Amino acid sequence: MLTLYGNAFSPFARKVQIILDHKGIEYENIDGLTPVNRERLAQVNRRIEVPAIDHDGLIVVNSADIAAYLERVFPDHPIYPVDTATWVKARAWERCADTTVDPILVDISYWLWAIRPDQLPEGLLDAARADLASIYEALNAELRDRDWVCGELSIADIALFPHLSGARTLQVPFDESRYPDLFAWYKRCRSTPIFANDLARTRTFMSNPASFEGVERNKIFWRGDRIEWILARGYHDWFMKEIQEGRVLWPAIGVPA
Ligand SMILES: N[C@@H](CCC(=O)N[C@@H](CS)C(=O)NCC(=O)O)C(=O)O
Repeated sequence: MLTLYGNAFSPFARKVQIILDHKGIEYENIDGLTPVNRERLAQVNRRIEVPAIDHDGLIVVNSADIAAYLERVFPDHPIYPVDTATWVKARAWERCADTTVDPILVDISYWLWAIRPDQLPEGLLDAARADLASIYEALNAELRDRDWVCGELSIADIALFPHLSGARTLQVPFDESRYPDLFAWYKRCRSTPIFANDLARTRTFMSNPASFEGVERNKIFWRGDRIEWILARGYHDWFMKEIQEGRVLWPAIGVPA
């Protein structure tokens, strides 16, 4: 029996759910971030973060670890390339999605869904656009002569898609005129069932007001890479004020369960 502690708003939980679908693995899905399930999530992940999985009593947290675990235990319909150099490339794009694309998009998203006393800080959207441009450029080049980032559909596509699906809403789109091959990849993903189903789940979740009942929207859960990006772009005074005015939540210490 496999239980996913997920959440349809979390790009990392969506990544794991796409892998489960791609591999045809049956699972029970629990929204780990809904207030009634938080205590249950804390039992498997002390950081109280999704995704986490419980596979016959074996707990795995962190999306990249879960992806590697699922590949090891369910090798059919692989998500990691066999060829070593392509494996390195796929891991590099997965890491870029997890640690670079995520922080940029999440850090500019707070003014869309959180209850904020301020406007988006001046220059933050421009910084996001500039940093994402170099990623869009590199992805467009990767996709010039192939359908998927690493040739065959892989973890690279699966890790990037949930993040990039929010780019237009967050006003950092990858325009067809500038990035035609990246744009064509995104359209290809949307017409591929595992990604289309992911989008449908997220849309259903977002359009249901009950999904956000009791969810904390005044304080923001801050962690590693998301802090690095906002500080590296010069917003340390803004961030300090967030801490001083009590709008920051910190993850607990991540001791293995
Ligand atoms: N490195 C982790 C990051 C997971 C993560 O950031 N999860 C966020 C949602 S996207 C979370 O659960 N935050 C707790 C909260 O919002 O309360 C992974 O790859 O799984």
